Amino acid sequence: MYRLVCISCGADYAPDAILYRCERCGHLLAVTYDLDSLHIDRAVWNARPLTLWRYRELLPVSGDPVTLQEGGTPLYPLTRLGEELGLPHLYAKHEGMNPSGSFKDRGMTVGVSMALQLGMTSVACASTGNTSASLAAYAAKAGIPAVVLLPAGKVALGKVAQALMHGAKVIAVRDNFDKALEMVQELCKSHGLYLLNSINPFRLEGQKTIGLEVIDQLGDVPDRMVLPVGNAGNISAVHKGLGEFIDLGFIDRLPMMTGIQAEGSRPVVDAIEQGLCELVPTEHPETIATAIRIGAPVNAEKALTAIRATGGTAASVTDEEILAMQRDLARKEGIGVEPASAASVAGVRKLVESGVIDRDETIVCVVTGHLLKDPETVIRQCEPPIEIDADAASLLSVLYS
Ligand code: AN7
Repeated sequence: MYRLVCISCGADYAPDAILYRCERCGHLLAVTYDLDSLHIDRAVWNARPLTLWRYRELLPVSGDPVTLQEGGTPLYPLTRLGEELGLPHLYAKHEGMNPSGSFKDRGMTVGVSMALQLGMTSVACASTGNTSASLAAYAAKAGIPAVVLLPAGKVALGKVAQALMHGAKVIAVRDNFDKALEMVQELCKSHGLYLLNSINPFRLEGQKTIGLEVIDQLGDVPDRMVLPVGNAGNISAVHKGLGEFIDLGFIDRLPMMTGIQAEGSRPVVDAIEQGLCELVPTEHPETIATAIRIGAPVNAEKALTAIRATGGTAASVTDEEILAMQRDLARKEGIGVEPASAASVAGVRKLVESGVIDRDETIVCVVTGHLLKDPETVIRQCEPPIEIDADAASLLSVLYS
């Protein structure tokens, strides 16, 4: 059994409350379990397949979930890149290997299951792309309608294609993500749609399983976990899940939570560098990594706590650094990710060069979305295919001349 608890004033709400913020003080909510009453047997867990639902006692869903078999994503050692950076214990958790190609599926299997559990009949979100693709797929699986609001012209092609093909009502707002999020929050309030942005505390419950899987795959606690930060939900979620593993006595320390943003959209980095309690939004966020083109992250309060409480840090990387790392991951490791995802590993490169990261640390980078999400950015960086006449001489001349 769980309760919804305000992270600031501690106000406590019934599990079936349709709420996204504390009614008393307006701060964010978190799902809280009575861990003592859960009776989790680690051996029973370990015998289950590695998917998100291995951890179902730590999730709020009571019946059969709406699932597309998410989670259980690969944890790759980055051998070649690690050698280049002087980091012998560097890993990437490839969340692009989820059903719709991003970590959002972990949030949506739980979020859409909860929508049904709470008796909601339609769902909505604003999105820089991946959330909309995932919500559209899970709403289709659940058989309920979905409305998604996108910043017009600023969403990668693969993500729009997915949202459209899965049958969501796709609306492009002539403004940025932050404005679209404001609008969808109003819409959900006035018209009773269920809001599935990461302000929804159940979404984060699904996403926290990234950290739990890392513990099970690595057989140890990494010294550092590095995540790209947009709306700051994922880094908060992973921190929360690992905190529950501590409370259950499964681990005895937390990794240093490290958030990476793009140079043109770095309100969390500024808040960490300047020691601010409240974040100053970036008015006009801009980056090639459109997934994290977010100026006013709604989960900032949780993320700042996650970073500070674990002795982690935040850093920003330029678009050039992001694209260079996207290429390196693809060409040196065979791992295809979208630009926002490469930001986490680009951040590691920067932090190791500046001496913040120690070379003997065990580091897990979360790479959040698949290469195919943003084919246009990929094509723009690569030489086009070499077109030839259909004869052997032409083939040999382009290969060997
Ligand atoms: C690939 O889809 O916000 O810090 O609306 O798609 O938890 O927001 C996407 C975010 C990182 C940032 N990597 O995660 C959306 C959206 C990828 C992403 C993030 C996103 P959060």
